[in-house]
Amino acid sequence: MTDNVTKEFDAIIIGAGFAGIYQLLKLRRLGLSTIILEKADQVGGTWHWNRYPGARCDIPSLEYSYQFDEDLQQEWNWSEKYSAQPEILEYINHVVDRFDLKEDIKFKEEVLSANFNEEESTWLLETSENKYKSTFCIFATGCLSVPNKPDFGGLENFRGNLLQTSTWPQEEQRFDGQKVAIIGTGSSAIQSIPIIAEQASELYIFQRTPNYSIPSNNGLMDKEVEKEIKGRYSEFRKENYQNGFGIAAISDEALISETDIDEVNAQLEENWQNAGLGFFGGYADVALDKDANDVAANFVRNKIKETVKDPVTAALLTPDYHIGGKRLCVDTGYFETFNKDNVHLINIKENPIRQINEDSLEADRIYEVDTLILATGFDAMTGALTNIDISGRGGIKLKDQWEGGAKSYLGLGIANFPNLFTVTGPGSPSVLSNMMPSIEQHVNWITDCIQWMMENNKKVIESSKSAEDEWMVLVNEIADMTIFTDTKSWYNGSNIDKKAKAFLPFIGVPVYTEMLEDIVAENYKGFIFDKAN
Ligand code: N01
Repeated sequence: MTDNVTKEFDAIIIGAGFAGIYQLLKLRRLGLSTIILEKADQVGGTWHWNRYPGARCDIPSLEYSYQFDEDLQQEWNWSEKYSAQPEILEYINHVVDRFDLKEDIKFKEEVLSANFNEEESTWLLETSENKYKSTFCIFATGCLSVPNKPDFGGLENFRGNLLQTSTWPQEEQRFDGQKVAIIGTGSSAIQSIPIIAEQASELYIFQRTPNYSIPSNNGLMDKEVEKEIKGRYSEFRKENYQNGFGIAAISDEALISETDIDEVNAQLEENWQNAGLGFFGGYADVALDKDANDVAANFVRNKIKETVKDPVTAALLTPDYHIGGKRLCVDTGYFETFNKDNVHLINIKENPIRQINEDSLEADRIYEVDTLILATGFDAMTGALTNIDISGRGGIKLKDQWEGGAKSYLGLGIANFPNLFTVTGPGSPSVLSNMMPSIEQHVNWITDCIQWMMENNKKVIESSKSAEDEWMVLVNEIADMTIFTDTKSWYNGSNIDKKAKAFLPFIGVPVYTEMLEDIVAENYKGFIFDKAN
């Protein structure tokens, strides 16, 4: 150990969200000395930071939960079909306590840099507090964890209550009698707007692009459904890996193009009432065929028209791009909220925000407000990695290597960055899947890989450049067969100024799962072990 390295471990995990805490448990069970470095003062990751009103998961909780422990999944009871943020955070804390993980989590330690030492084949990490050394470095930093804060002119002059959905304060925020502005109409805004509209005297919603949203029809957990699923939980969980988007509830192979249109409309109506996100997966060709996509999109466009009484507002709320091109939203009373007299929609595509002042925003006119909420999204998929000063072989910086677009092998390993793993990294199904089974799949894979290395006396693993290049070609070839690539979205980096435009999720959980298994069966094909310096 060098003088200025204070602590040394076999593996260091960055981030104490769902991925990090499970990774800690797995590596501890493998006998490795391991800790988590976490920037926040508590566990939870995305579910710690995103505590805005209405924050809730839009995948059923019976699927958006851990499957690795039968007792845990049998004993934990969710109160609603789709759990709200406080209950999810309670669950994460329960898991941490149940498996006694807290003692190995270092809170309030933001990792600032990670440098690979080629002589020793070790990682040196520097946090706001300490220096650490480890053999393996596992980034469990999440796909949507670095807030996007656009440079609105004059934002720094605003003297009212300035909030951002993705870094919401822990203290309760009330808006009674206030004039409130919210910028953005993605999932976070769509969940919070109906609740804020109940409190604010006036709510001004600044929209650049409308979104498709499906009613959640959330409710208390149906005890019969819970009993049925818990009675075959391990079988049910397997369905996650057999469905394209990793959600067991979405599994229809039927095609709109081959189905009678009356039948299609009846099915879409049923999916609108019951399926939530599953509306998108209800027909297999909605993701693949522009005409089929149009049928589903028009169905939602008509629902908006029927729901929103003012035709001008309804038209403004109606998207003109492929449904699913931007991440589909799920809501409770979103479109209905625009029928309230205190709710105003402002089209900032036509009249952009020109200036923010001490107590107002200027767009088509001046809006005086007490509170300004930014619901402007994230530097998705890569931001959490490029924000840390990570350098690999030859001192190459990850940020520079990814300047033209992120590349990764399987979303797990990066060429030139040995013994570094990413959980649900770019190039894996991640955000186009149910994150929970995807996280467990990656954590299990990483743990098995390290165990294999120990058993086979391998010290260093690194993805080969050619495997990485070929993998990203495949990611893009698959994406090009779908409707996902021609819409501006955070899936392809187009929500962030100057970010390289590259489509990053691997589409298709079953194919991905099969390929992961095949690669292991071929002794980690595409990875290089113990490469000479
Ligand atoms: O962010 P977003 P989010 N000027 O990027 C607008 C997950 N999530 O936090 O579309 C003006 O979707 C931007 O406009 P545009 C989920 O995967 C899950 O809402 O770029 N406007 C857009 O309207 C989700 O997709 C859950 O034209 C600007 C909005 O801000 C992801 O997180 C809940 C702007 C950002 O929308 C992100 O959702 C919440 C600018 N300069 C989130 N910059 C659930 O599980 C951005 N915008 C339910």
